[in-house]
Amino acid sequence: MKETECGSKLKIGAGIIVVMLTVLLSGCGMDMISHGTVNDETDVKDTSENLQTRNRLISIGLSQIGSESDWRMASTDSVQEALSTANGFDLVFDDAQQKQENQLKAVREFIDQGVDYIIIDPVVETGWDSVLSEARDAGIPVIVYDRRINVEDDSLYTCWLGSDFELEGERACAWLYEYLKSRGIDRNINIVDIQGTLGATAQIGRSTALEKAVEANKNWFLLGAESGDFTTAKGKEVMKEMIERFGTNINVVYVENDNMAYGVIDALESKGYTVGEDIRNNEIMVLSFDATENGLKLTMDGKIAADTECNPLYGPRLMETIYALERGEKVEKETFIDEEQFSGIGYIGTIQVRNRAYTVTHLTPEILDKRSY
Ligand code: GZL
Repeated sequence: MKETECGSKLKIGAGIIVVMLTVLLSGCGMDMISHGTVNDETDVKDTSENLQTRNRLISIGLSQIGSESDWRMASTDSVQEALSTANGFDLVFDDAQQKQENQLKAVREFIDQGVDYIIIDPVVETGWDSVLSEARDAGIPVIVYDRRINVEDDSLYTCWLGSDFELEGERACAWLYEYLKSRGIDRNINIVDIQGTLGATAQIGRSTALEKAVEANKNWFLLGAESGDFTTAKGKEVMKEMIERFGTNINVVYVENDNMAYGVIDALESKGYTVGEDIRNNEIMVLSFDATENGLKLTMDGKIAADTECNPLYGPRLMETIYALERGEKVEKETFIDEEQFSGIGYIGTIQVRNRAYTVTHLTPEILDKRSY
């Protein structure tokens, strides 16, 4: 037997032991493993299978959106690391290249393969009812994470884990409000929005927050909003168009992820604009989302004024959720992931959103070094 085969068989054995120990240590004994919406007992189908007879890796079909951004790559690393053989999983991973039709095809393949669970990060919120009905008919629980789905019957999926994207946007706008107030800037502020993939929950939330903030602040004006599809290239292309349309009238570029911000900054600087915080002296301020390593480097350098985190580290949470479902436990229908906000401008320490104070972390090289993505 080749070393590698032996190694992989040891890993699989270890994986199975991990899963069984997890159940035993949890004191839940060998509850029935039910394929169905664990939250709703009446829907639970008795598969007459429990972990002892499973005695194998937990098979997972995971539909990932693509590899469009640093955030996405960090998200993929996190789920692949957590849903590993060593942790008791047999992961079938599909990269949809940002196309929903590829996600729908992958989910149907997972159903045909008879996986134990299907996990989806949905590129857009709509268009999921049919395929999730097929998964339910097959008795396969579906877990949604990161972006949301919008279905007629939310019992079609077991649970969702993700971010409050509108809150992310509110935090970015609250930071801008505090900045302008602290600098005594009460002149008109002209903003352009470089949006994410239209229809994605992250885009809907972040764009909505900006629209509401413009509505609430009479001297804020939204000159235009265009989608850069969360990619650097498209973000640069859209920024060039915005420069053509609005040029020196732009004071703030609200960019809905770091990868588009890289393109935006490149476009602005290539046209001779200075990217920074000094709006009074015609610098153009960039606000971004994700707080990836490269995004935070630009934030520390002052090229991004504030970067609001979108946490991609879903792997461990998805792993624990599946272990809980394996133990037959109820899981929360929705779980929000904690997130921070960063700036290289140190004097704005907290912002107020929804009657709650949120800390703004003043970026230092030490903080950047400690980040895991
Ligand atoms: C948000 C996530 C978004 C990121 C982008 O949760 O879906 O998609 O903000 C990524 O970087 O492309």
